[in-house]
Amino acid sequence: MKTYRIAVYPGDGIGPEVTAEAVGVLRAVEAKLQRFSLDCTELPWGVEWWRKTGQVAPDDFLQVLRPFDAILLGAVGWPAELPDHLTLAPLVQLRQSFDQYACVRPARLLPGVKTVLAGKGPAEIDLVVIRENSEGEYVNVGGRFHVGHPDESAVQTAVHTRRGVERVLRFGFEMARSRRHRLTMITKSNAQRFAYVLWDEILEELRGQYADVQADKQHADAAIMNFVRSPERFDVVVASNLFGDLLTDLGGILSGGLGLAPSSNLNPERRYPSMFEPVHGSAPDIAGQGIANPIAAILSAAMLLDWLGELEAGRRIRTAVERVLAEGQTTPDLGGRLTTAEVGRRVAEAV
Ligand code: GGG
Repeated sequence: MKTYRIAVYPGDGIGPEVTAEAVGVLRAVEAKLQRFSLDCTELPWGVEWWRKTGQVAPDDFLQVLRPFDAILLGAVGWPAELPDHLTLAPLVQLRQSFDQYACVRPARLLPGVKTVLAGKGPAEIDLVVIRENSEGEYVNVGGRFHVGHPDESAVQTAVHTRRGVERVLRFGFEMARSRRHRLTMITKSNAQRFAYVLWDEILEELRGQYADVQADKQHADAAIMNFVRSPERFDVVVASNLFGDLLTDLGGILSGGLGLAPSSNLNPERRYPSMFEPVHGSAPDIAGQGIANPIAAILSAAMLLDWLGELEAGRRIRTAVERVLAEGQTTPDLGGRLTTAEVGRRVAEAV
Protein backbone atom coordinates (compact mmCIF):
# COMPACT_ATOMS: atom_id res chain seq x y z
CA MET A 1 0.00 0.00 0.00
CA LYS A 2 1.32 3.43 -0.88
CA THR A 3 2.05 5.86 1.98
CA TYR A 4 1.89 9.61 1.36
CA ARG A 5 3.70 12.04 3.62
CA ILE A 6 1.48 15.06 4.23
CA ALA A 7 2.65 18.22 5.97
CA VAL A 8 -0.23 19.88 7.79
CA TYR A 9 0.27 23.60 8.44
CA PRO A 10 -2.95 24.79 10.14
CA GLY A 11 -1.70 28.35 10.76
CA ASP A 12 -3.76 30.99 12.50
CA GLY A 13 -7.32 32.02 13.33
CA ILE A 14 -9.83 29.55 11.92
CA GLY A 15 -7.01 27.70 10.13
CA PRO A 16 -6.58 25.04 12.85
CA GLU A 17 -10.36 24.52 13.17
CA VAL A 18 -11.02 23.93 9.47
CA THR A 19 -7.79 21.97 8.93
CA ALA A 20 -8.72 19.53 11.70
CA GLU A 21 -11.93 18.72 9.82
CA ALA A 22 -10.10 18.35 6.52
CA VAL A 23 -7.70 15.89 8.14
CA GLY A 24 -10.69 14.05 9.68
CA VAL A 25 -12.20 13.64 6.22
CA LEU A 26 -8.86 12.50 4.78
CA ARG A 27 -8.71 9.88 7.53
CA ALA A 28 -12.27 8.79 6.73
CA VAL A 29 -11.51 8.23 3.04
CA GLU A 30 -8.24 6.50 3.88
CA ALA A 31 -10.12 4.08 6.16
CA LYS A 32 -12.95 3.58 3.68
CA LEU A 33 -10.85 2.78 0.62
CA GLN A 34 -7.91 0.98 2.32
CA ARG A 35 -5.86 1.79 -0.76
CA PHE A 36 -3.28 4.20 0.61
CA SER A 37 -2.13 5.48 3.96
CA LEU A 38 -1.48 9.03 5.04
CA ASP A 39 1.45 9.92 7.25
CA CYS A 40 0.45 13.39 8.48
CA THR A 41 2.86 15.67 10.34
CA GLU A 42 1.47 18.81 11.94
CA LEU A 43 3.65 21.91 11.88
CA PRO A 44 2.73 24.42 14.59
CA TRP A 45 3.84 27.53 12.69
CA GLY A 46 2.16 30.91 12.60
CA VAL A 47 1.42 33.49 15.24
CA GLU A 48 1.59 30.99 18.10
CA TRP A 49 5.09 29.96 16.98
CA TRP A 50 6.01 33.65 16.73
CA ARG A 51 4.86 34.23 20.34
CA LYS A 52 7.29 31.54 21.47
CA THR A 53 10.24 32.12 19.13
CA GLY A 54 9.90 35.58 17.60
CA GLN A 55 9.55 33.99 14.14
CA VAL A 56 6.44 32.89 12.24
CA ALA A 57 8.24 29.79 10.95
CA PRO A 58 11.75 28.42 11.60
CA ASP A 59 14.63 29.49 9.35
CA ASP A 60 14.78 26.02 7.80
CA PHE A 61 11.04 25.68 7.15
CA LEU A 62 11.53 25.05 3.44
CA GLN A 63 13.98 22.23 4.13
CA VAL A 64 11.52 20.77 6.62
CA LEU A 65 8.73 20.78 4.01
CA ARG A 66 10.77 19.62 1.02
CA PRO A 67 10.53 15.82 1.61
CA PHE A 68 6.72 15.78 1.92
CA ASP A 69 4.46 14.59 -0.90
CA ALA A 70 2.03 17.46 -0.33
CA ILE A 71 1.23 20.29 2.05
CA LEU A 72 -2.18 21.04 3.50
CA LEU A 73 -2.39 24.63 4.70
CA GLY A 74 -5.17 26.25 6.73
CA ALA A 75 -4.94 30.03 6.95
CA VAL A 76 -2.44 32.64 8.02
CA GLY A 77 -2.81 36.00 9.74
CA TRP A 78 -3.50 37.46 13.16
CA PRO A 79 -3.36 41.22 12.56
CA ALA A 80 -4.17 42.19 16.15
CA GLU A 81 -0.69 40.99 17.12
CA LEU A 82 1.40 40.86 13.97
CA PRO A 83 1.06 42.68 10.63
CA ASP A 84 -0.36 40.45 7.89
CA HIS A 85 2.65 40.83 5.62
CA LEU A 86 4.75 39.06 8.27
CA THR A 87 2.40 36.12 8.82
CA LEU A 88 1.86 35.79 5.05
CA ALA A 89 5.60 35.79 4.25
CA PRO A 90 6.25 32.03 4.66
CA LEU A 91 3.22 31.24 2.48
CA VAL A 92 4.42 33.46 -0.37
CA GLN A 93 7.99 32.19 0.04
CA LEU A 94 6.74 28.63 -0.09
CA ARG A 95 4.79 29.18 -3.31
CA GLN A 96 7.80 30.83 -4.95
CA SER A 97 10.57 28.57 -3.64
CA PHE A 98 8.67 25.39 -4.51
CA ASP A 99 7.82 26.88 -7.91
CA GLN A 100 4.10 26.35 -7.33
CA TYR A 101 3.35 28.54 -10.29
CA ALA A 102 -0.14 27.32 -11.09
CA CYS A 103 -2.64 28.28 -8.43
CA VAL A 104 -5.87 26.52 -9.38
CA ARG A 105 -9.02 28.01 -7.87
CA PRO A 106 -12.31 26.55 -9.05
CA ALA A 107 -15.51 28.56 -8.55
CA ARG A 108 -18.41 26.18 -9.02
CA LEU A 109 -21.87 26.67 -7.58
CA LEU A 110 -22.95 23.35 -6.11
CA PRO A 111 -26.58 22.21 -6.15
CA GLY A 112 -28.50 23.40 -3.11
CA VAL A 113 -26.16 26.33 -2.45
CA LYS A 114 -27.40 29.89 -2.95
CA THR A 115 -25.42 32.47 -4.85
CA VAL A 116 -25.62 36.21 -4.39
CA LEU A 117 -26.42 36.54 -8.10
CA ALA A 118 -30.10 36.67 -8.99
CA GLY A 119 -31.17 34.35 -11.80
CA LYS A 120 -27.93 32.33 -11.87
CA GLY A 121 -27.55 28.69 -10.89
CA PRO A 122 -25.03 25.83 -11.12
CA ALA A 123 -25.27 25.87 -14.93
CA GLU A 124 -24.04 29.46 -15.06
CA ILE A 125 -21.37 29.41 -12.35
CA ASP A 126 -18.65 26.91 -13.14
CA LEU A 127 -15.27 28.45 -13.86
CA VAL A 128 -11.71 27.97 -12.75
CA VAL A 129 -9.16 30.69 -12.21
CA ILE A 130 -5.51 29.85 -12.79
CA ARG A 131 -3.54 32.40 -10.85
CA GLU A 132 0.14 32.89 -11.72
CA ASN A 133 1.66 32.14 -8.35
CA SER A 134 5.42 32.49 -8.58
CA GLU A 135 6.16 36.04 -9.68
CA GLY A 136 4.22 39.11 -10.87
CA GLU A 137 3.09 41.56 -8.24
CA TYR A 138 4.11 39.28 -5.35
CA VAL A 139 7.89 39.30 -5.84
CA ASN A 140 9.79 40.72 -2.93
CA VAL A 141 11.37 43.52 -4.95
CA GLY A 142 11.28 47.10 -3.77
CA GLY A 143 12.14 49.15 -0.80
CA ARG A 144 11.42 52.13 1.37
CA PHE A 145 13.50 55.17 1.97
CA HIS A 146 13.32 58.30 4.13
CA VAL A 147 11.45 56.05 6.54
CA GLY A 148 9.65 58.08 9.18
CA HIS A 149 10.23 61.38 7.36
CA PRO A 150 7.54 63.50 5.70
CA ASP A 151 8.95 62.61 2.28
CA GLU A 152 9.00 58.87 2.98
CA SER A 153 8.71 56.80 -0.20
CA ALA A 154 8.06 53.20 -1.15
CA VAL A 155 8.79 51.35 -4.38
CA GLN A 156 7.15 48.00 -5.11
CA THR A 157 8.12 46.34 -8.36
CA ALA A 158 6.31 43.55 -10.19
CA VAL A 159 8.32 41.08 -12.24
CA HIS A 160 6.75 39.19 -15.14
CA THR A 161 9.02 36.86 -17.09
CA ARG A 162 8.40 35.38 -20.54
CA ARG A 163 8.98 31.92 -19.08
CA GLY A 164 6.60 32.55 -16.19
CA VAL A 165 3.80 33.93 -18.34
CA GLU A 166 4.13 31.31 -21.04
CA ARG A 167 4.07 28.34 -18.69
CA VAL A 168 1.01 29.49 -16.80
CA LEU A 169 -0.84 30.24 -20.02
CA ARG A 170 0.05 26.79 -21.35
CA PHE A 171 -1.24 25.29 -18.11
CA GLY A 172 -4.49 27.22 -18.63
CA PHE A 173 -4.81 26.11 -22.25
CA GLU A 174 -4.32 22.48 -21.25
CA MET A 175 -6.96 22.82 -18.56
CA ALA A 176 -9.35 24.45 -21.03
CA ARG A 177 -8.92 21.39 -23.25
CA SER A 178 -10.20 19.21 -20.42
CA ARG A 179 -13.18 21.52 -19.84
CA ARG A 180 -15.24 23.71 -22.18
CA HIS A 181 -12.39 24.82 -24.44
CA ARG A 182 -12.51 28.49 -23.46
CA LEU A 183 -9.73 30.56 -21.98
CA THR A 184 -9.90 34.18 -20.88
CA MET A 185 -6.72 36.01 -19.94
CA ILE A 186 -7.04 38.92 -17.55
CA THR A 187 -4.60 41.84 -17.60
CA LYS A 188 -4.64 45.62 -17.52
CA SER A 189 -2.54 46.12 -20.63
CA ASN A 190 -4.24 49.34 -21.65
CA ALA A 191 -2.68 51.07 -18.65
CA GLN A 192 0.27 48.88 -17.63
CA ARG A 193 2.11 48.98 -20.88
CA PHE A 194 5.15 46.85 -20.19
CA ALA A 195 4.28 43.72 -18.26
CA TYR A 196 0.74 43.13 -19.41
CA VAL A 197 1.58 43.91 -23.04
CA LEU A 198 4.09 41.06 -22.71
CA TRP A 199 1.19 38.89 -21.51
CA ASP A 200 -0.84 39.98 -24.57
CA GLU A 201 1.98 39.13 -26.95
CA ILE A 202 2.57 35.69 -25.45
CA LEU A 203 -1.14 34.88 -25.68
CA GLU A 204 -1.03 35.73 -29.39
CA GLU A 205 2.03 33.51 -29.86
CA LEU A 206 0.39 30.54 -28.17
CA ARG A 207 -3.06 30.89 -29.66
CA GLY A 208 -2.15 28.99 -32.85
CA GLN A 209 -0.88 26.00 -30.87
CA TYR A 210 -4.24 25.65 -29.14
CA ALA A 211 -6.58 26.27 -32.05
CA ASP A 212 -9.22 24.06 -30.39
CA VAL A 213 -9.46 26.55 -27.48
CA GLN A 214 -11.33 29.79 -27.90
CA ALA A 215 -9.00 32.30 -26.26
CA ASP A 216 -9.79 35.91 -25.50
CA LYS A 217 -8.62 38.58 -23.09
CA GLN A 218 -10.24 41.16 -20.85
CA HIS A 219 -8.96 44.01 -18.75
CA ALA A 220 -9.31 43.37 -15.04
CA ASP A 221 -11.94 46.06 -14.51
CA ALA A 222 -14.17 44.61 -17.24
CA ALA A 223 -13.58 41.09 -15.99
CA ILE A 224 -14.79 41.97 -12.50
CA MET A 225 -17.97 43.39 -13.98
CA ASN A 226 -18.45 40.38 -16.26
CA PHE A 227 -17.89 37.85 -13.46
CA VAL A 228 -20.98 39.36 -11.84
CA ARG A 229 -22.99 40.12 -14.97
CA SER A 230 -22.40 36.94 -16.94
CA PRO A 231 -20.27 34.31 -15.16
CA GLU A 232 -21.37 31.74 -17.76
CA ARG A 233 -19.04 33.45 -20.24
CA PHE A 234 -16.04 32.15 -18.32
CA ASP A 235 -14.51 28.69 -18.33
CA VAL A 236 -10.75 28.85 -17.62
CA VAL A 237 -9.47 32.24 -16.54
CA VAL A 238 -5.73 32.94 -16.40
CA ALA A 239 -4.53 35.95 -14.45
CA SER A 240 -1.44 37.40 -12.85
CA ASN A 241 -0.74 36.85 -9.17
CA LEU A 242 -2.58 39.90 -7.83
CA PHE A 243 -5.48 39.91 -10.27
CA GLY A 244 -5.92 36.17 -9.70
CA ASP A 245 -6.13 36.77 -5.96
CA LEU A 246 -8.79 39.46 -6.40
CA LEU A 247 -10.84 37.48 -8.90
CA THR A 248 -10.89 34.37 -6.74
CA ASP A 249 -12.40 36.08 -3.72
CA LEU A 250 -15.13 37.23 -6.08
CA GLY A 251 -15.38 33.73 -7.58
CA GLY A 252 -15.73 32.33 -4.07
CA ILE A 253 -18.63 34.61 -3.27
CA LEU A 254 -20.35 33.84 -6.59
CA SER A 255 -20.15 30.14 -5.84
CA GLY A 256 -21.79 30.46 -2.46
CA GLY A 257 -19.19 31.97 -0.15
CA LEU A 258 -15.52 31.88 0.69
CA GLY A 259 -16.21 29.05 3.11
CA LEU A 260 -16.65 26.81 0.08
CA ALA A 261 -13.72 27.88 -2.12
CA PRO A 262 -10.73 25.49 -2.34
CA SER A 263 -7.41 25.98 -4.05
CA SER A 264 -4.21 24.25 -5.00
CA ASN A 265 -0.75 25.68 -5.53
CA LEU A 266 0.80 23.32 -8.02
CA ASN A 267 4.32 22.64 -9.16
CA PRO A 268 3.18 20.90 -12.35
CA GLU A 269 6.61 19.32 -12.97
CA ARG A 270 6.41 17.70 -9.49
CA ARG A 271 9.94 18.71 -8.59
CA TYR A 272 8.63 20.11 -5.31
CA PRO A 273 5.64 19.36 -3.10
CA SER A 274 2.44 21.15 -4.07
CA MET A 275 0.27 22.91 -1.50
CA PHE A 276 -3.48 22.89 -0.95
CA GLU A 277 -5.38 25.54 0.99
CA PRO A 278 -8.79 27.16 1.24
CA VAL A 279 -8.97 30.50 -0.57
CA HIS A 280 -10.15 32.17 2.63
CA GLY A 281 -7.93 33.69 5.26
CA SER A 282 -7.79 33.30 9.02
CA ALA A 283 -11.06 35.18 9.80
CA PRO A 284 -10.03 36.38 13.29
CA ASP A 285 -13.56 37.72 13.89
CA ILE A 286 -14.98 34.20 14.13
CA ALA A 287 -11.90 32.26 15.24
CA GLY A 288 -12.41 29.95 18.20
CA GLN A 289 -16.20 30.03 17.99
CA GLY A 290 -16.55 26.71 16.20
CA ILE A 291 -18.65 28.21 13.40
CA ALA A 292 -16.15 28.47 10.56
CA ASN A 293 -17.16 26.58 7.44
CA PRO A 294 -14.70 23.69 6.92
CA ILE A 295 -15.87 22.84 3.39
CA ALA A 296 -13.23 24.92 1.57
CA ALA A 297 -10.50 23.14 3.53
CA ILE A 298 -12.15 19.76 2.93
CA LEU A 299 -12.42 20.39 -0.81
CA SER A 300 -8.77 21.47 -0.79
CA ALA A 301 -7.94 18.09 0.76
CA ALA A 302 -9.87 16.46 -2.12
CA MET A 303 -7.71 18.41 -4.59
CA LEU A 304 -4.65 17.14 -2.72
CA LEU A 305 -5.75 13.53 -3.21
CA ASP A 306 -6.47 14.17 -6.90
CA TRP A 307 -2.96 15.55 -7.27
CA LEU A 308 -1.48 12.44 -5.64
CA GLY A 309 -3.38 10.35 -8.18
CA GLU A 310 -6.02 9.14 -5.71
CA LEU A 311 -8.89 10.19 -7.96
CA GLU A 312 -11.49 7.88 -6.44
CA ALA A 313 -10.72 9.30 -3.00
CA GLY A 314 -11.00 12.89 -4.23
CA ARG A 315 -14.25 12.11 -6.01
CA ARG A 316 -15.70 10.50 -2.89
CA ILE A 317 -14.99 13.59 -0.83
CA ARG A 318 -16.60 15.89 -3.39
CA THR A 319 -19.68 13.67 -3.61
CA ALA A 320 -19.93 13.61 0.19
CA VAL A 321 -19.66 17.41 0.33
CA GLU A 322 -22.35 17.79 -2.33
CA ARG A 323 -24.67 15.48 -0.41
CA VAL A 324 -24.17 17.29 2.90
CA LEU A 325 -24.70 20.70 1.27
CA ALA A 326 -27.77 19.57 -0.68
CA GLU A 327 -29.29 18.38 2.61
CA GLY A 328 -28.70 21.85 4.08
CA GLN A 329 -26.30 20.55 6.74
CA THR A 330 -24.27 23.73 6.98
CA THR A 331 -22.56 26.24 9.22
CA PRO A 332 -24.22 29.64 9.86
CA ASP A 333 -22.52 31.40 6.91
CA LEU A 334 -24.75 29.27 4.64
CA GLY A 335 -27.84 29.63 6.82
CA GLY A 336 -27.39 26.43 8.84
CA ARG A 337 -26.88 25.81 12.54
CA LEU A 338 -24.12 23.24 12.57
CA THR A 339 -20.68 23.75 14.04
CA THR A 340 -17.42 23.35 12.17
CA ALA A 341 -16.89 19.94 13.76
CA GLU A 342 -20.43 18.79 13.02
CA VAL A 343 -20.12 19.63 9.32
CA GLY A 344 -16.73 17.89 9.23
CA ARG A 345 -18.23 14.80 10.88
CA ARG A 346 -21.20 14.71 8.46
CA VAL A 347 -18.86 14.86 5.47
CA ALA A 348 -16.63 12.16 6.98
CA GLU A 349 -19.68 9.96 7.53
CA ALA A 350 -20.93 10.58 3.98
CA VAL A 351 -17.56 9.51 2.58
N1 GGG B 1 -5.74 30.10 3.11
C1 GGG B 1 -4.52 30.79 3.12
C2 GGG B 1 -4.63 32.17 3.64
O1 GGG B 1 -4.66 32.39 4.82
N2 GGG B 1 -4.69 33.14 2.77
C3 GGG B 1 -4.80 34.49 3.20
C4 GGG B 1 -4.34 35.49 2.21
O2 GGG B 1 -4.63 36.64 2.34
N3 GGG B 1 -3.59 35.08 1.24
C5 GGG B 1 -3.11 35.98 0.28
C6 GGG B 1 -2.82 35.32 -0.99
O3 GGG B 1 -3.22 34.19 -1.21
O4 GGG B 1 -2.19 35.94 -1.81
